[in-house]
Order: sequence, then structure tokens, then C-alpha cells
Amino acid sequence: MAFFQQQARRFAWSSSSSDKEDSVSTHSIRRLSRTAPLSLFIEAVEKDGCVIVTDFTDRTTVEQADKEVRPWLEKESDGAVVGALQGQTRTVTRLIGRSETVREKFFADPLYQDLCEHFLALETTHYYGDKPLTTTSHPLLSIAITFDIPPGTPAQGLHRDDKNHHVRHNQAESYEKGRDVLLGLFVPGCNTTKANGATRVVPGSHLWGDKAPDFGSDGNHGVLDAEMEVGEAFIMLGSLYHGGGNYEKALGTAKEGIRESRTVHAMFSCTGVSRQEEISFLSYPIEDVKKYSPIVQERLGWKQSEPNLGWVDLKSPEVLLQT
Ligand SMILES: O=C(O)CCC(=O)C(=O)O
Ligand SMILES: [Fe+2]
Repeated sequence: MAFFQQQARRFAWSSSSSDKEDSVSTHSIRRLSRTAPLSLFIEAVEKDGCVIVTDFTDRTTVEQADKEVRPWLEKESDGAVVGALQGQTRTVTRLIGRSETVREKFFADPLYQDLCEHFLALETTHYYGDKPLTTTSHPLLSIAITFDIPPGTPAQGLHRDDKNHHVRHNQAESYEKGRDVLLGLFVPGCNTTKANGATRVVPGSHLWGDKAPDFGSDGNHGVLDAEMEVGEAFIMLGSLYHGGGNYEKALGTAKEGIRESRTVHAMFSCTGVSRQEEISFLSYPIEDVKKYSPIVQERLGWKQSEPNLGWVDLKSPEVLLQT
């Protein structure tokens, strides 16, 4: 089909441990243009746990985001040691407030938001006596953060980001909606390659159970590098095994004037009934939130989840944004 190219590098890999499955089931990182129908993105994410959008944004927008984010990165001397971060990765937290471009152009992107709605919205029917009521809880922003790794940074241990939400997984042959509580969006600030530590991912691993993962004797079986050019973006489920790659060069080996770091802006949405990783109400002051677009206000939690979660004085908090 003209509107999408399959990534050339495919490999045999199965979510099942049976050899028979291995021969018929393949996983890859599919690359789709945003002009492709939403159903193709859903199909790719259900099958592989991830997808690359080849024309997510453009160089000018990425450069604008970089301008907004870089001063915050420069302020960081040492990286944090938290979760999968091992001290070398520099981060920019509170990213939604610190970069208008990340907020309104990347996080608010309609394709990403449509996929969040598809994979994370919860619709449930409950009863008051014999009267049924069906309500929908829409997704929230869980975290927005820039990861910037310098040369010499080792690869992270492959992990699932939904560990934070204590998610349990049953091994499955195919995807069932409602399985995940997180959907992530990675927008690179520079071309990412195996050599500069592109995120490593294991397509298909979103269907694995909770046993210790087996990446083969070399630790690389089924692992692909999510290499991207500026303007592309990577979308993945929170249950997908992944981790920052190894930036092979030593620090200080870049040519004069060439930036030495691999930058990725990462955003994760969670279900509307999950605890947000970054506390939005303490990270983004109300006076700032008033200036954000309505979709961002909603995703930060300024509209209550139905039924009855996240209110103030029994009212949806959006009324506070109107005063
Ligand atoms: O830097 C990256 O590519 C991914 C980072 C990551 O997965 C994490 O810190 O949880
Ligand atoms: Fe991660």
C-alpha cells in the first residue's frame, strides 16, 4: 500500500513459547504515515505493541521544542538514579509546562490522542437498582519527560513501564482491548541510531506473561533498535519490553560544534482511573494550566472522570479554570 512501508528488517519472533508458533508469527516495528487509517495504527499496536509514525512532525517543530527544552537540560549536572535511570541520563521533568511545543504539538497530537482514547478509555455499565448507566473515563497524562543520554551511557535493562502501576499480564496469543494502562509517545530531538543509543524494543512482548523474560543467550533475541529520523515518532504500549540503548562512543569524541547527546521527548498517558506518575496538580500551576488547550487541561485531570473521580466540592475541577 502506498501510504505505509513495512520496515525491511523483520524477524521471526513469537509471543508463544511453542516452536510451531515461531514459524508463523512475526513481529516488527511497523512504520506508517499519519495519512494511514487509524485502524492500521491500532492493528500494528495490537500485533507488535508499537508503531513508528514516519511523518509525525517536522524538523522546524522539533528544533523549536529543542530550544525550549535545552536550557532546562543544561541546568542538570548529574542525571537521576530512579527506576530504569542509572545516573547518566539527563532529564527534563514538568515538560508539559516547560515546552509549549511538546505540550501542544506533540502531546496534544490528534493521532496520538485518538490512539490513547482507543487503548485507554474505559466504558462501563453499572446499575442503580435496575437502572443501567454507562459512563466513560478518558485517559490522563501520566508523565512527560525528556531523556537525554551522553556518549558512554550503557543500555538500560529491558523493562515494562507499567511496572509502576503494578500491572499483571497474562500471556496471550492476541490482543484484547483493556489489557494496558499506559500508551507512550517518544519524539526524538535528533536522529536516533543504534550507535547513539536508540531505544531498544521487543515487538510482541506486550503479549507475554509475568515470568522472567527470556531475551536469549546473547540478551538480544527479538530486540530491535527503534531508530528514527527527526520528524518521526514511536508509539508503544506500557507492557512492551524496552529500554534506552547503549551510546557506544566515549564522551568528548564528537567533532567540534556537534552536539553529543541523544535526546527523546517521552510522554505517557494512563487510564483515567490510574495514579499519574508525575503529580500534575503540583507540577503545573493553575494559572499556567488556564493557558493550555482544552484537551491538555482535560488530560492533566482538570475534568473529572465519570463516574465521580477527581472532583473538588463535588464538581468537575474545570470550573476553577474559568474563574
Ligand atoms: O531513554 C530511552 O530511550 C528510554 C528510557 C526509559 O525507558 C526509561 O527511563 O524508563
Ligand atoms: Fe522505560
